[in-house]
Amino acid sequence: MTPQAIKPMLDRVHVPADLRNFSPAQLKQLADELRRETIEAVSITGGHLGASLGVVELTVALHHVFDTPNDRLIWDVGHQAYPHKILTGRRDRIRTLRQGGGLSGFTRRSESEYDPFGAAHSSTSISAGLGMAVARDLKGDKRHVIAVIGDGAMSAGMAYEAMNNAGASKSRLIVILNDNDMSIAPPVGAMSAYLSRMLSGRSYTGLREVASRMARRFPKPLERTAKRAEEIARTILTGGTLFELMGFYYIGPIDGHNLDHLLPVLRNVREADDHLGPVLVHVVTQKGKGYAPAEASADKYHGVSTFNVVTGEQAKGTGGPPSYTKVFANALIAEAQADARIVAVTAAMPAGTGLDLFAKRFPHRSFDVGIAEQHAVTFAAGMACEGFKPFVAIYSTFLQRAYDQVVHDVAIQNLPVRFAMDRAGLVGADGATHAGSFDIAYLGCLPNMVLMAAADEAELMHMVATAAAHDAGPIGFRYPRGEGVGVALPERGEILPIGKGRVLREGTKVALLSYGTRLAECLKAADELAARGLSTTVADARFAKPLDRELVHRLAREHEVLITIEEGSIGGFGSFVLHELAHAGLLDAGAKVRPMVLPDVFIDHDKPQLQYDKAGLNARHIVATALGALGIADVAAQPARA
Ligand SMILES: Cc1ncc(C[n+]2csc(CCOP(=O)(O)OP(=O)(O)O)c2C)c(N)n1
Repeated sequence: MTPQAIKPMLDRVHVPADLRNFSPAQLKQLADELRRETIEAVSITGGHLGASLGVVELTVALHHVFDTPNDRLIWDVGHQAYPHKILTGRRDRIRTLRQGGGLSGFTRRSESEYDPFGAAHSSTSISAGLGMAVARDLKGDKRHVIAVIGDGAMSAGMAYEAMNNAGASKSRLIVILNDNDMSIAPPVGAMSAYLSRMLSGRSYTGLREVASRMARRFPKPLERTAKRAEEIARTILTGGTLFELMGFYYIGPIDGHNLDHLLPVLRNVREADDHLGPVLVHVVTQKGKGYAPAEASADKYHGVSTFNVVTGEQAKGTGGPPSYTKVFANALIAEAQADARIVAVTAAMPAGTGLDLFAKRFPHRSFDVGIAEQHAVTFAAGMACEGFKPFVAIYSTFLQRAYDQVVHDVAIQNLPVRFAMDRAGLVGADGATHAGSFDIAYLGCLPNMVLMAAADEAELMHMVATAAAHDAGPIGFRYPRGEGVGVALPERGEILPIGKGRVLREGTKVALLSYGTRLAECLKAADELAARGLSTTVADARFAKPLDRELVHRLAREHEVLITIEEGSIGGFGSFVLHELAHAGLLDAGAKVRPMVLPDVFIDHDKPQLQYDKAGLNARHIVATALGALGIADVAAQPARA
């Protein structure tokens, strides 16, 4: 480990007000120190380093020019906000980033008054910013609202919806487009190509040029007609930028690492007349800037584990079983080899979903549509109409954004779109915004939908095969983040009978019915219960929809207590089981049922095992639930006597 470098300028900054009087030279030094502090902290915690390194100068400049927190500074996604956290009173906790009880890896209203809007899912900043700007106007307040959004995040529909509204509303909003020509993977799509063309067509705007252009371009209050005439002339001459055509005042591109360019532009924007309406400042930055290993790596250190600051070498995984993501990717490749109709769709997450492996093998059957989950789902629906077998590989949490597309475009038309839902359940360091807590509930209520959850990685392979074979309508399967449990893997998955669970262990008193990877905890709990003389059945439901009614009825009838367990919220598998048993009259007959689900709170970032402890979904909680239902005092849970 390298000794922490001394940082005299940064030591003087406790809140942004401390840097408002710094000279340009002092700000440059501050930026260097801030970059080092960010690298050192993330080397200890892991996290989103690349994006944060790209906005160091921009962060310093924004806090220098604008009066935060009175001026509202909104970071889109919020994964690039580590330098912002360091400058806004959180430096003393920056080495707790993403750790249990520590700072969030994203912006969060409850964490600081300098985070006016929480984020983690992308492309919300312009909408939130416009809402704040309009609220300011209604209240007659004076403040600036600044939204910083990346070129990747700019590919999402929400960003265009917001610009469309902002351009028409003419409220004073400042959007900084942070263009680093990267998303997590290289950005895709026409917007990205457009931005690249803009950059190649225009030289960066230097200080003198900026000053004269600004003076020329910024209209005085009474010169709005002149401004409009000038705009029209400019549009005729240059074709105008897309942003201008949408009603924004476009400035740029400017070098986002050059404070001599950034500061005067931002000052001019701050001082510009209110009637200017929304302004877009196009800032060009480099992801991973100023740290050689990040600059050199293919993903620019978008997300890193802990690493050695000198070498940049990241901590390796345990060398244990392959991740669920990788097993999914290989299983899909195996199915796609046998069936040319299989295609795969990702919304800007090729590596996260394993589709990068699929794309290598089948470049023409793999589609990265950008950060556009809604489009991804309807695009897949369109392919399904034409006889293809689309797999939408997506995190459970991001599928939330495409809910209407799932309902209206897929389920109602009963189209055989396959949903491969990664990151099911609690996800660790990314916290509540990334947890896959709700998909069982929000998909399980949809007619036509078949839903599965993998209990281990071999089961995942079976579910990929089952989904590939299922042409009758939509089907989804969920699996968690991280490594599998290490079971032997078949060459190829087997096609499972739809709506049938399996019994792993037969017992007589307690029945544990698992949906998903809590199965391992159920088996542990069954051992403990057996050690107490309580014979326990363990079953894996495999399907939440259609439910294995026969199995559910039998478990309820033949045991004193039936416990269901899942890595999801209320309204999911346990609710379906209760509903079924109630209508079958089995609850009246005295069946004791205890559904174990995620609690009705958002669980903060922590190690997954600890998160499940907080959620009360580990083996010991299952044992306690069984004992409680049977009315047996849990001796182990009694406080020790002195
Ligand atoms: C709705 C949604 N989909 C996917 C993601 C995952 N994600 C996090 S950051 C990111 C890339 C963002 O790219 P960009 O806006 O250019 O920011 P950069 O990291 O390059 O600074 C993606 C796809 C997300 N946060 N939200």
